[in-house]
Amino acid sequence: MNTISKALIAVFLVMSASYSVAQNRRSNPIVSHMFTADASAHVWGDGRLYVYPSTDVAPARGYSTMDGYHVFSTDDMITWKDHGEILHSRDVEWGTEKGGLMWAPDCVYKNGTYYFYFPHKNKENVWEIGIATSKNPASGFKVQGFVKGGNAFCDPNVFIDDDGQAYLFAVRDAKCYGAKLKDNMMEVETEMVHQIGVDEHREGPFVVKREGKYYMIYPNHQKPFNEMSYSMSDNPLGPWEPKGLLMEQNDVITMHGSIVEFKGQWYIFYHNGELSGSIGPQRSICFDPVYFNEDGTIQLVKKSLGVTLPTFHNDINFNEMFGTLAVGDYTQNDMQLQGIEANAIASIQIPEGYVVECFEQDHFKGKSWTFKEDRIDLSALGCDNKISSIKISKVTTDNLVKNSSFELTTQKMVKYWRSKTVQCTSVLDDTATGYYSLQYKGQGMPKDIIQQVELKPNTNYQLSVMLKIKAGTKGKVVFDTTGILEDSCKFELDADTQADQWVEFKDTFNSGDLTKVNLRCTTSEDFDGLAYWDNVILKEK
Ligand code: FUB
Repeated sequence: MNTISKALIAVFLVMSASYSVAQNRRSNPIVSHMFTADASAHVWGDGRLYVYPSTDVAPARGYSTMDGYHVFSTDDMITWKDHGEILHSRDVEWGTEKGGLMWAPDCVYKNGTYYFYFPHKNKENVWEIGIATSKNPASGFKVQGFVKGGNAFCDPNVFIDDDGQAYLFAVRDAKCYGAKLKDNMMEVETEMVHQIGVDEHREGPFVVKREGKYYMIYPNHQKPFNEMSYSMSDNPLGPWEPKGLLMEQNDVITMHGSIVEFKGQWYIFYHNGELSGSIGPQRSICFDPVYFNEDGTIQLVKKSLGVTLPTFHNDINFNEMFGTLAVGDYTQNDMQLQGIEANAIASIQIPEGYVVECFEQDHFKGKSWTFKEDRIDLSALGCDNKISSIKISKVTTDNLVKNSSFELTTQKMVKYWRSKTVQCTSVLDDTATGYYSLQYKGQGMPKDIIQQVELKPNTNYQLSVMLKIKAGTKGKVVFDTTGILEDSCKFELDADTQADQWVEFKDTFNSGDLTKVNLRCTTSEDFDGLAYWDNVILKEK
């Protein structure tokens, strides 16, 4: 082989290597420390992709309790920054006294201002389309009122055409309506007009333009779970031509999302019940790539689980990424060849099925730490910037519980846990068997954390969990199965029995006719103090 051919092959190998890295830069669901739905995704002038979802509360108390909005952003589609809460029902002066009812929002940018549109019920219990504005995409939003002409409409989507004209789309009685917005972005120019050609439409329209064509994606009426359909048009207000299915149903009734181009690739954002075990009002936002056919129609979306390889970061917030590593042993030199600065690793994200063993010294020597299926903040362990060699292997698990630490968070604070009387954080505890354990600190009525697991009927299972309770705590830390298995699997620990140490509880049961079971972390009603749960294992016996 001559030198030129070798060089070409080398270039090709380098290109295909970087292509495969890019393919792994995904992780679904993208938010795991709280429940999010109805993702509206936009790319703003700073080059980052921002997602404006609504928030589902935990524990699930129905869609009417949805309250407050967080914003998330990324520049690599794998590491997401939570910018925190930007708006809450308590900020909406004209809103219903009951609070809640902060449903699917949208955000647009025009002439130096970000306009955040959110559906919320007024004091007469009628939907309005609220408007909050800010000079920043993810902070400083102040409520300005609501859209004049948008009364009794929900699920707003605002689309700005190339000529700067803004259009409002929104939903009434499961039908989609649209109208031009005035320049002030707060009033419709004409009455909202029923959009022809999106007749299967149920809710959540989202409009984009690509190569001169307008696309509206929208959830249809499919039962038991809605699918995502789409229609196309030559005009922003239709008439629309239905083009059929864009994405098959997920595991929850609703299917509200958006479509956006980022760094040359189109993506669809949607939600599912992956994290909660299909609990309707506890949804999680995801994304997948979208591909267009030559005639402009869109291919059916292939849903994915996201990240397929462990990723290594040089910051503790999982924002700055070095890259990914496949199964194998990596000395310091090997890592450097892959673009990973060994001594500068500060956090690691590990997808399901992998084990990452980190060594303080090169060539797999010295102190070591082993991590599985989690986001690992190495600074919490005092080993950030200390890793010198790494072994990555695959692991198979027969545990049916998706997250054995049972926490929905992957980074310390569980921000969604916002009841006045209850605080819940997921913290590092040196004595825990898992990396993170779920911690409950508070008093009064317990707030349950539930994970639903599928069962085979007439099968024997073994359930085990580690519990811990702080000395001096009143009441009990409880782990049980809700429903008819409650009697057989209920574990409780109080501080008088054993305090300040992990205690393992184990029981077996037969599923009988059951095809699902709810596993629950909770406390007794008289609880006052600190409790911990960890290492929940449910397996066939
Ligand atoms: O998330 C609350 C409501 O459920 C949204 O407004 C609808 O689109 C549906 O997803």
